[in-house]
Amino acid sequence: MIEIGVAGKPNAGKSTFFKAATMTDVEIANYPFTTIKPNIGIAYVRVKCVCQELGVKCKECVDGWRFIPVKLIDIAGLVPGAHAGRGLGNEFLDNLRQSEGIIQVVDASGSTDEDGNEVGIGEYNPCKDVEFLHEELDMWIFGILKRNWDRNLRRITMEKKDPVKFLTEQLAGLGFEEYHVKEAIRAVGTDLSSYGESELKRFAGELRKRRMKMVVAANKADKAPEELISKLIEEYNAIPTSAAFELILRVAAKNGYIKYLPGDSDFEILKPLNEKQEKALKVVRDFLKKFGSTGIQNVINKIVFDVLDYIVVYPVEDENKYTDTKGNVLPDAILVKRGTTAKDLAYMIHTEIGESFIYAVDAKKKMRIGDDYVLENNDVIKIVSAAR
Ligand SMILES: Nc1nc2c(ncn2[C@@H]2O[C@H](COP(=O)(O)OP(=O)(O)OP(=O)(O)O)[C@@H](O)[C@H]2O)c(=O)[nH]1
Ligand SMILES: [Mg+2]
Repeated sequence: MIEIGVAGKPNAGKSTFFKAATMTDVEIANYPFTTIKPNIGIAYVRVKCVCQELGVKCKECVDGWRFIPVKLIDIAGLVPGAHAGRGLGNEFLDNLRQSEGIIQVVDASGSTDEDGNEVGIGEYNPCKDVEFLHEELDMWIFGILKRNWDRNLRRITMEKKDPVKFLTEQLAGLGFEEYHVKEAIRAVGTDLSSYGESELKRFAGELRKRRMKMVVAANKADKAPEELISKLIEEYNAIPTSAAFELILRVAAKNGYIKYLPGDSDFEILKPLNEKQEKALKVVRDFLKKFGSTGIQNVINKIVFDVLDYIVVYPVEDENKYTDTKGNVLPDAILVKRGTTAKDLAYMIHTEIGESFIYAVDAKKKMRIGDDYVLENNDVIKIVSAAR
């Protein structure tokens, strides 16, 4: 499953975002460093289910919307200078080792300083938060690179190792792949022996840019000054969010008060509300009208589809009825990286199926496709293998 980290400075609303997205009960409080141990939960991307396009009924979607799981990790807050031990330090960045992408939650209302302490609305410039997170991530990678740099260089020279392969192995624990390292070296300079401290820092930055793709959530948009939100959108392509409002909606929906699907632009009231609830939901509705949604779903979809470049495919066993062997219509929707081939998909379903792959069928076109066919978004695919 795709893993996505939720990072940012303390008190920005990371755990609120996480709780609203995963409905996992976690601690939320108006002071820095509420979260210390990482929280892990399941959130969902929301897509139009292919059943409508095919004119069949499936049991896996809600009102035509398919929710596909991704793993979310909410980690401790990071402050400037964390790499040098400020705040809780940056050891917990280790929790992001497996994350393919990062959602950076920033307090767009500017009501918390760089350490997460409360200040007046608009008193702090949240753009600074985006920058320092980058810097802290860079320093983290720099620290790891630097630890063994001289020895690694010697080994590359003496043992005639391929530098890209060798460094990728050294960084494998952080999820780096060869192309990240290759491109980063190209950007900084191919003569590794000439790397001093500043080149190594740049190298770390280039690596981070390629490995740690981010989406910025301009959170607390419900109380943020417009100019701060606009600035975050302009500079960082941020998405305005209100994690607090999403949480209100999710809880109200769970308790049967409203009908609301994550990402919706409105909700329907299903049972009588008391005055307080009514008032709260009115404020939330005004926000939805203004921003189109709470933004939480947009952020999750954006990181998975736009930034990490995933597509959705539907494996089936029966290419005419679009079912599995038990007759379930479109039983699975899976996220695969753009560029995944039919044979890769077979391996993802099961190693054995990959190994004994014969051909696949594009169920929409009823067309036989080969192992090197590159999957497209919303493809419905039957894999034919000797394994079954
Ligand atoms: N108005 C408003 N308040 C929010 C929003 N999201 C979170 N908050 C509040 O911000 C405070 C901090 O929220 P948390 O989710 O605990 O923040 P965090 O980033 O996880 O903080 P640490 O775990 O300490 O790093 C709490 O008082 C939340 O209720 C939001 O969208 N709007
Ligand atoms: Mg937290």
